[in-house]
Amino acid sequence: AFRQHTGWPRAWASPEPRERYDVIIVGAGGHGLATAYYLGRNFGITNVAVLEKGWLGGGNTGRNTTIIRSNYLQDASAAIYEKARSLYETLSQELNFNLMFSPRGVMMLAQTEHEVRGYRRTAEANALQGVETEFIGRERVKELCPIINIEGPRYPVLGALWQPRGGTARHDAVAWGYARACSDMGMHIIQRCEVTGIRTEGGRVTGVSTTRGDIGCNKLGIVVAGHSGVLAQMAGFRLPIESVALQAMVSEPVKPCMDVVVMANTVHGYMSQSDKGEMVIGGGADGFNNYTQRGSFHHIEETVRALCETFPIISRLKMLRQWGGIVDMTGDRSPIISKTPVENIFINCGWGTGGFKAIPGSGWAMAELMVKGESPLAAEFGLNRFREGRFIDESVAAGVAH
Ligand code: FAD
Ligand code: PYC
Repeated sequence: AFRQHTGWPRAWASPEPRERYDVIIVGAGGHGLATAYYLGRNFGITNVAVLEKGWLGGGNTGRNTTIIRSNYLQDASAAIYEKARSLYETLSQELNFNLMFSPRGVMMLAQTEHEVRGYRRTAEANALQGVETEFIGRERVKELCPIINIEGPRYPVLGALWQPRGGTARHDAVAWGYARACSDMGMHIIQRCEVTGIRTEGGRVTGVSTTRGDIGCNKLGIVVAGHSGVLAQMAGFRLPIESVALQAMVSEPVKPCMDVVVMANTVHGYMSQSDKGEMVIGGGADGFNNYTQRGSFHHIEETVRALCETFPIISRLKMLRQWGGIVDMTGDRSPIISKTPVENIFINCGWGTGGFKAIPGSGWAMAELMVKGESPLAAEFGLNRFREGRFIDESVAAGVAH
């Protein structure tokens, strides 16, 4: 009776590590796997290993709430997030893997005059950047999402920043699709292989020490999100990154009641409905550094309270699951895609609360940086911006309290 659940071919191989690779990527999250994929796809480099201490996609990539949008303020951000969003449009076909990309539209509610001004400004900036967004009035908000209480007990909805081609995708599938494509190109994805040391000689990387032995490489990409500081320490440099837990939860499944994504940043909660019918819910990040993958209790109450006042219809829903991920926060809430003080070590991190949407664009840029030493998409996101004071302030567009 259970035969149909056996004998499936493996989607990706599980090889023993070689002694040496041209490129090692540490971290088999979305960003690490996308980096490997575009190394192969765009540059023909396939002697690549992706080393993962746990299981592929088990970090933030498999823990996020899957919101995809590119409505950021600064030009450098709009460019990389829009590149990513546009790659998502055809990625299922390219990888021949159903990522369930659903451009159902994302709205960020404006519930104070200050937010109205801010989002109008973002919409103007997006128009210049070629990113399709608009500021919509409260009646249109209600039309697009009838379950919102636009009167709001504390903060009435005054309008919203609306990105019609924003949406969601199946997070695990993004990791799985890239992993299968990398494996098909002959790359090695090695799970349960924790990097415990980074070996250098004369200021240049020579390889890594791992729980499965030493492995040599010519180039190393560190793509480990919340553990970036730990890896940087192994290589002998420091990062302007803080690691905190961000949590999410899902409700019991209900009939379709909401076909857009809503972020309510003043009361602070956001929600969408998954294809299974569960309401996917999140709120703010922990206010202190930690590695718990759980999240503080008080955020559960604050998030649910915010969403009950925005969507009174959900007040009697039961929550099924709650979890956390460790997000890597920079001071300007923008990522780092950069060379490092050690020759041939590159780092991709700092996506904080918002890197799922960026995975294809980030992998594209990181691969180019690792091969050519520069990438137009990554140019503004170097580590030197913190020394030079060229911050890319996206604390509002990040949309998640922190
Ligand atoms: P990860 O997926 O965390 O991958 C890093 C990998 O590195 C992990 O698998 C880890 O095990 C591995 N690793 C660490 N140390 C080592 C080591 N020493 N050796 C080997 N491997 C190692 N973003 C959005 O755009 N939209 C959202 O709606 C959204 N919601 C979120 C909700 C939550 C609750 C969380 C936690 C995050 C959310 N994000 C969202 C952010 C997004 O999830 C991350 O920015 C993104 O997934 C980061 O991907 P990554 O590949 O860099 O990291
Ligand atoms: O970046 O859009 C986002 C986001 C929503 C929830 C967490 N991150």
